[in-house]
Amino acid sequence: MEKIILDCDPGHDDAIAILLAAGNPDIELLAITTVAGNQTLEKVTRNAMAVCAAGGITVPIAAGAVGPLVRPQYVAEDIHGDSGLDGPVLPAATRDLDPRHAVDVIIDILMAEEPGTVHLVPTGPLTTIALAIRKEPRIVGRVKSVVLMGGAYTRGNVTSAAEFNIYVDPEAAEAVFAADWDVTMVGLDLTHQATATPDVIDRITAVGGPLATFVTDMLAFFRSTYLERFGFPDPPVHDACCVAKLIDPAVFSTSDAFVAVELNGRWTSGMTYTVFDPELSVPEVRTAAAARRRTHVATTLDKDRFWDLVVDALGRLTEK
Ligand code: PIR
Ligand code: CA
Repeated sequence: MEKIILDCDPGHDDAIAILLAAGNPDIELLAITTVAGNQTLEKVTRNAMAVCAAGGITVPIAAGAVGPLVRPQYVAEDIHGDSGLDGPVLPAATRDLDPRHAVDVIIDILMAEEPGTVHLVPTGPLTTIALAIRKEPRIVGRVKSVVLMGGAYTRGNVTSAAEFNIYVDPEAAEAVFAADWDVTMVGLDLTHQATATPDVIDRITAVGGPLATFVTDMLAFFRSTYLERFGFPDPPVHDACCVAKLIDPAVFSTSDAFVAVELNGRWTSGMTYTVFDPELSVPEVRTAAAARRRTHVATTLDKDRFWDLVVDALGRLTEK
């Protein structure tokens, strides 16, 4: 049983991550926290509530950072729509938000739980997590691991260098990669393998019931924007890969690397500079790499294992 806090910006693939975490019996979802990203904080928080209403999920939800640490806000309306979760009918919230700020929820949980037992799973810009480290640095030593969706070692999706979650708040991301905790970077190189193909949609449809309809409506919209914007035949459900890793470590493989975030590049701001063999590099890289823990960088997904977990979780939430 792995305990997690999911810090997200729903978002179609964030929604799948929430449903996987709540529906899998080996995950204890302690809280959902939100961060401005795919849409404004207000919208993504409303969407988190809607997903929980659709899935019958009752864990606390708390709203976090309203925008990046230093840069202007940048949202992904072209992919996720005006609501941030266009496609399905969004059910009304069935309960209240946690009155605390997400930063305090994260700190309260990590300081109360046994050290080394709670994973952080950020699937949006890293603003809320960076603020939590600044407010209570002791959380770094208490987290079991950070499994984040963000970055890439081959290419970006906002610019050719940068992935959205890192591009939006590179200063926050750099603080997370620089902190002395165990980080797995689940970047586009991995998540672009997690595509919702027509056979996957058929399996979700076969689950039946209103939650399956909610998910297939969501994926139909996501499919249309991914086709239009990127020419992808099937949409990738990035964020759910992070949760899957904590359920079944064999779901994807990783390689250890030095990862740092480009803050000042002329064209590369928000790039996750990744060096798999820093010892073979120039002195400047060797020195920087020696001063930082290696990041586990996700490389190859076992697609069947991944989708089995998602379909199983949707089935369990539907039966409940
Ligand atoms: C996906 C996202 C943002 C922009 C695009 N083009 C596609 C969101 C997803 O929710 C995921 O967390 C991450 N950001 C992928 O870049
Ligand atoms: Ca996301």
